[in-house]
Amino acid sequence: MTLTPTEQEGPESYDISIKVTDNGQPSKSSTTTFAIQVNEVNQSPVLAPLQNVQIFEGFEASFQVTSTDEDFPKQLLTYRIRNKVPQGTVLDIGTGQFSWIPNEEQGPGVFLLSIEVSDNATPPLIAVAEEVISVSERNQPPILQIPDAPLIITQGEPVSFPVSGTDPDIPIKKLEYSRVTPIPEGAAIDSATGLLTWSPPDGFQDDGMAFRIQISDDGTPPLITESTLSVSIKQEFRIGITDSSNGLYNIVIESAEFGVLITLEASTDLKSWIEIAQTVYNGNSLEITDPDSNSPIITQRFYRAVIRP
Ligand SMILES: [Ca+2]
Ligand SMILES: [Ca+2]
Ligand SMILES: [Ca+2]
Repeated sequence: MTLTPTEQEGPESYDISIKVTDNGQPSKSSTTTFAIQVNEVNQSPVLAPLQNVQIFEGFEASFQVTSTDEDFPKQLLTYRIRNKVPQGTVLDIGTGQFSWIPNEEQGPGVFLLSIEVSDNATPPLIAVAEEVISVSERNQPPILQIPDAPLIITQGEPVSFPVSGTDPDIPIKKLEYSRVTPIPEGAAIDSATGLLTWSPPDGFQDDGMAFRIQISDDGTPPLITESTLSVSIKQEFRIGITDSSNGLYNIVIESAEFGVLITLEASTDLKSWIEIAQTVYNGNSLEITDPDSNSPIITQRFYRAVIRP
């Protein structure tokens, strides 16, 4: 007697009865009974081959790990990653669904995953497959930090402004600063540090200069970001005295900042001051007459302008 139980027939216990009969007249027979225990033989699960993955950092790597196990009754299969893997990788132990979004620090890089499936027999059997994920660097544009408000320079003063830029990429990119549109003669921007320098010619005045500046990285391909630095070159604040026809003094105030509150004060001894006039500066030349300036008791007169925002 031979018996080869199939996967479906184990584990199971079978009672076998064998009866032997002769062909005499009358025939006689005899019966014997015994049990056959068919044990389960655990077969290893099988992992479907994995395809290598290529992605850019910031994008999701997602794939399904699948496996089979021939055993019956059906076994529970469990997935796990065997080796040390980058932060953020997720493999669902029950479904085998893998996902990972590599971050800026993780790209560029090549990562090997050793993935295992195990059945729940005692002892369990496992199958292992390897997967390579190649993460490419994705170049992001550099950022220029230029204030929205104009840079206010007093006439005659040199311009020195550190244009500052950053780049979000890791590894760090080399940054280079340059002008986009023509900038005035003598003005320069340091390509490495971003320091903008310029000595405006004597008497130069311009309320709305625009320096169009760009920053570029050395990525592949390089990326460029542009921005505009507004520069306003104002006249120096001036206060002066002129004689008027009736013997009174006129005090002339020029080139204060638009909208400031100007209080004109006078003194005979530079110690005590009296207010003569107060006004909000409207951008034009301001002329204030001191009504007491021709008083015979005044031998000398000092003036000052107190400016408040
Ligand atoms: Ca199995
Ligand atoms: Ca990176
Ligand atoms: Ca970049």
